[in-house]
Amino acid sequence: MKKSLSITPDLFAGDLSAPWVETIVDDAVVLRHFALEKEEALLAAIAGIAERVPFRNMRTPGGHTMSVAMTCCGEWGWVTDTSGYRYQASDPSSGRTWPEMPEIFRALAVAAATEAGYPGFEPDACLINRYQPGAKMGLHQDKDENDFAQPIVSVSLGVPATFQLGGARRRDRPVNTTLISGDVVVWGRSARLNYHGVLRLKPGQHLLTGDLRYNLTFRRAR
Ligand code: MD3
Ligand code: FE
Repeated sequence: MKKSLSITPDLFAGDLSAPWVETIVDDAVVLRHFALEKEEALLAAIAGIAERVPFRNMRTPGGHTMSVAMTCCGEWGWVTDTSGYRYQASDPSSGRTWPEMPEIFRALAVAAATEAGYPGFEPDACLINRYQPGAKMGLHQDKDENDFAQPIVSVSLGVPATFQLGGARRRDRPVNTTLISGDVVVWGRSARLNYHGVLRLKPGQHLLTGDLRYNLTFRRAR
């Protein structure tokens, strides 16, 4: 190691682990590698939450079962069943309140929002999505929150996925972006109500998650 460093010092001069920012469309940015050093701790926190509130495949109002399994933490949890989509203070399957949002989650979401130009963001809801190979999320808008001036922060962990970002209308042609473990997306303002989705998860392996992908989305629900 020492030997190669002394031969090619220039290759190691930059900080290879420093995050960088990519703009997908106006007001939607990817902070590449932003959560990379926290992967293990975030996954451990997810496991703790799932012990109390197991991942489940919820039903949509249309009667379909989602291929993405979900759990929640924070003051409000996002739920769906045949009567509709909504935020609830308790888990409909147990009647209990959701686990508290771990500090490592909150701090990461606040830091990412601040970095992206939303300094006052205080998430009160975190939806945790788990994708198995073949799972997908069709194009949709996130519009169950009260204040669209608040951004949403998303953290990807595990197997990479192709994320689709459309426009304000369903017919707007989407832009595809690959999100890998440690990438954080922040979207607000003109992109806040953009249609988006995730293509069917391809079989893959990640050292810490096996064939799974997790996504955390931090929102201000109320
Ligand atoms: C929206 N989750 O839970 S978040 C959801 O990866 C959800 O599990 C997806 O959509 C997931 O509601 C995607 C990532 C994301 C990134 C950029 C966006 C959503 C966006 C830009 C504009 C609007
Ligand atoms: Fe969404």
